[in-house]
Amino acid sequence: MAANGERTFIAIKPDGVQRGLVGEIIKRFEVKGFKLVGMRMIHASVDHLKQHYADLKDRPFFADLVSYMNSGPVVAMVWEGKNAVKTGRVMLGETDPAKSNPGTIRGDFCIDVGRNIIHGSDSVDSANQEIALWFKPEELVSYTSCAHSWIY
Ligand code: D4T
Repeated sequence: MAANGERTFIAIKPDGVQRGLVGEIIKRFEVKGFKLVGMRMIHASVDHLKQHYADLKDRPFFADLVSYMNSGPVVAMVWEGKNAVKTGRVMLGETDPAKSNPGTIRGDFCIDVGRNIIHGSDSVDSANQEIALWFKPEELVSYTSCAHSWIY
């Protein structure tokens, strides 16, 4: 895949949806120059969320995390572009909003680590796994953005 074609999985968590932050978060990725190639709103099942957070199954906050993520719909998205995974994490801020700089999504819009409004893949490998968990291949689109040559 071309360098500009790196993909990351971003999910607006139930608190982000309930607090009316969907448009604001999408806007940040759009204005940055990333390309939206997949999006769906889903009230994810407990099983699905346990799979998504399988790496954290032994952590003390795991049950609360799954229950919070299952408390309402999430907006699951795939964004594409050069360094989308790493840059996406920079745009999100730290896991703990208290440690997130102003200007990041978590730094600007939330307070508590257990209500940190957004998820972003932390490596290209996990991005690929998460995209496969949340999307069927035919739900992702390939197209050329008319802005491409103005961004790269
Ligand atoms: P996600 O996966 O939601 O993007 O978060 P991070 O990648 O930034 O951080 P993580 O996987 O370590 O944590 C997943 C999720 O668990 C919540 N959490 C985390 C929590 O409730 N208490 C904690 O002590 C930690 C470390 C927040 C994010």
